Amino acid sequence: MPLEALRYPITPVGLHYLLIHYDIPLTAADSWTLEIGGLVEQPVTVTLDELKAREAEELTVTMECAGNGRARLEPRPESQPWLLEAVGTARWFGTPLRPLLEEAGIQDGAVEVLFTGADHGREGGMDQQFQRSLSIEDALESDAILAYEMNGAPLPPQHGFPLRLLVPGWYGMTSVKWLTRIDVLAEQFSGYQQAHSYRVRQEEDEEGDPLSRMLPRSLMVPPGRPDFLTRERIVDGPCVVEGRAWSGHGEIVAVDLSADGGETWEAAELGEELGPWAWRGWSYRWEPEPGSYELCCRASDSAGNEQPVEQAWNVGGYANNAVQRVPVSVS
Ligand SMILES: Nc1nc2c(c(=O)[nH]1)N[C@H]1C(S)=C(S)[C@@H](COP(=O)(O)O)O[C@H]1N2
Ligand SMILES: [Mo]
Repeated sequence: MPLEALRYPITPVGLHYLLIHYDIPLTAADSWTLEIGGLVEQPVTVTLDELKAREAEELTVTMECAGNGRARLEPRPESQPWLLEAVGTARWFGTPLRPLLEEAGIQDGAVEVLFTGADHGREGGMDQQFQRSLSIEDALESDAILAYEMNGAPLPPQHGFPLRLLVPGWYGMTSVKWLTRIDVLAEQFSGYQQAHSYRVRQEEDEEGDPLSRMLPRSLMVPPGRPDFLTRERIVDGPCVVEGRAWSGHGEIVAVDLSADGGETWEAAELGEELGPWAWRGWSYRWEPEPGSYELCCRASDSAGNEQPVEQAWNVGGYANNAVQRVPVSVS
């Protein structure tokens, strides 16, 4: 998402970031089915029309890739070289996951719920479909929905048409697109995207800690206008710096701004909340003298997490929520 799109409370579909491990599969709504199986009392196959006839709800959700910020780590980890643009906010509409699982009837001994997408490819030397699991508790308690609309229209192919999982507050890898199967498992899923990818580790061969909810982050709308080659921002004098902040651990309680690269901070004003799972706008009246500055913003959430000035390196380059730094020249 180009960062100037932070101006929109709801990201227009074509400006929302995309992360696609393999190919966008060619899918058709009329022949699409979702199978719910594994350790359930009643395995079922449901069509898209049947899902659309069920209770429905809309969630406004800020979703961010766990690799956002990766390219700012040194040495730069392999994989998608995101700077800060792997985020977007959409109105997702669909049917809640919990009643579907309850109707299928989770059996005793169940440990996890596995979600399988229709896309496939080779990764880590293995042929695979994109698959991710949630604990039974997270699957039931996380307000997850099976979404078939985004911003008031059917999901576009690149965002999971015709059906995707949407788990609010979690990094994006959890929200499996092109969803074809849900399986209740008697053990923890040990597939590639769960046991190998999306873990914070210092060494390639250690087990690491799984990623789940988004750490707080705040981003500013690039102030002023850009210099074409250096991308430095040019500002003509006093201005309002604005942006958005989010966290998957709780509401945003503060955003601070620094004009000196993170030495000193002042509080920004928080805007209205869009909903419990969406980013929150903020603004700050900046009155600089002419000169060169490095603007930084940092967010804190109600769980006590604050964005760090530097973030620790890890093999996958995940969850780098170090404060944003924007060089600005004021004339
Ligand atoms: N089936 C499938 N689901 C997927 C992915 C994928 O490659 N295949 N990518 C995941 C990752 S890593 C992210 S960050 C989000 C991105 O969702 P978006 O492209 O709709 O923004 O989708 C997740 N769901
Ligand atoms: Mo991602």
